[in-house]
Amino acid sequence: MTRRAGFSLVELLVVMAILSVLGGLAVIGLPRMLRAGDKSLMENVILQLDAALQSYEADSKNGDYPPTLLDSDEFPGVGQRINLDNCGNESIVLCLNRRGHASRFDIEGMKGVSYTNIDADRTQAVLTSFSNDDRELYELVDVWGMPIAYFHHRDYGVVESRDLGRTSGVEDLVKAVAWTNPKTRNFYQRDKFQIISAGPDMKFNTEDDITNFERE
Ligand SMILES: [Ca+2]
Ligand SMILES: [Ca+2]
Repeated sequence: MTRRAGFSLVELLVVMAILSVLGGLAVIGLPRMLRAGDKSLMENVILQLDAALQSYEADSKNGDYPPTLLDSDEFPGVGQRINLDNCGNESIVLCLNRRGHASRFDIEGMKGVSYTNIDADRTQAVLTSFSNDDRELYELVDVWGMPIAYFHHRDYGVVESRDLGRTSGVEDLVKAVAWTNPKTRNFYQRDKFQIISAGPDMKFNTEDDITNFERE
C-alpha cells in the first residue's frame, strides 16, 4: 500500500473541526477570562485601598477616616467644592496623596486603574503631591472606567455620591449609596467605611459590585 503525501479529506475535516472549536473558545472564552481577571484585579485594588485608609486613620495626625465631603474649612485651598459629585472618591484621593506626604496609595503598576479628573473640577491651591502645579481634583477610576464610591460611616444613608463618571445631564445621572445588609437591615461596616466599585455592569448597588466587605 502506498501512502500519499498530504491530508485525506477526512483528516482535513477533523483538523478544520478542531480549529473551529479552538477559534470559538478564543472568541467566547478569552473575553470571559479577561473579565474574570479584571474582577480579581479590582478586588485586590479595593483590598489595598482599604488597608491604606485604615493606616490613614491609625495615624495620630488624622485620627479618623477621610470624610465623605471635602469641607473647605477642613481642607483649606479646596475651594467651594462641597457637592455630591464623586464626593467620597475625591476626598480619599486627596487625603491619601496630600502634598508633603508620601503617597499612601500609589497606583503605579496597577493595571487598568487611574487617577482621572472625570468631572473636571479644580482646587484653588495645589493640594496633592502629584506635581508642583497640579490643581486637578482627581477620582480613582476602576478598570471599567467608572469612578469608585466611598462613604465614611457617619454619612451612610445621609450622603449619596452622584454623577459618577457622567456629567452630561439628569438622564445620565448615576448614583451610589452605602450598602445595607438585607437580613439585619444595618449598614455594612458600621464603624468603618464603604468602598464600592460598580463592577463590570458599571452600575452601582447591583449584584456584581466589588466592595471592601462581604455581602449577604
Ligand atoms: Ca474631580
Ligand atoms: Ca454593579
